[in-house]
Amino acid sequence: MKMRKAISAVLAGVLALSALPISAMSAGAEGAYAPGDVDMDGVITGHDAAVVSRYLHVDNTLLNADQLALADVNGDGVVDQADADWIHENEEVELGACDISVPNPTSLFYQLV
Ligand SMILES: [Ca+2]
Ligand SMILES: [Ca+2]
Repeated sequence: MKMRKAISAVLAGVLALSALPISAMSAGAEGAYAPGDVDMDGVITGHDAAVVSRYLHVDNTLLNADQLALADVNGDGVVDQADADWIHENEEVELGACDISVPNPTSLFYQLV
């Protein structure tokens, strides 16, 4: 009997801990990244504009709900070319100007494509 209680207490603790990161992530995604930082790397770059363009013209399943919220920079409820243009005009690091001593495979992929 005691063993059962101990096991269920441990299981309850494990469940509580495993639920934490999920709720923290879903609550923090929008606040943690600047509008336009669609790839969520902490900086608005040409890659963010490229991701939105790719979403608009190639693959409309590319972005998840958090990314769609970040991509809608003018807040009109839809992600369209106006948002991509704004991101492109406001990028902090231009495409191709990234520090290649710290290679980011995703950025490199989009620069090569
Ligand atoms: Ca970014
Ligand atoms: Ca928009």
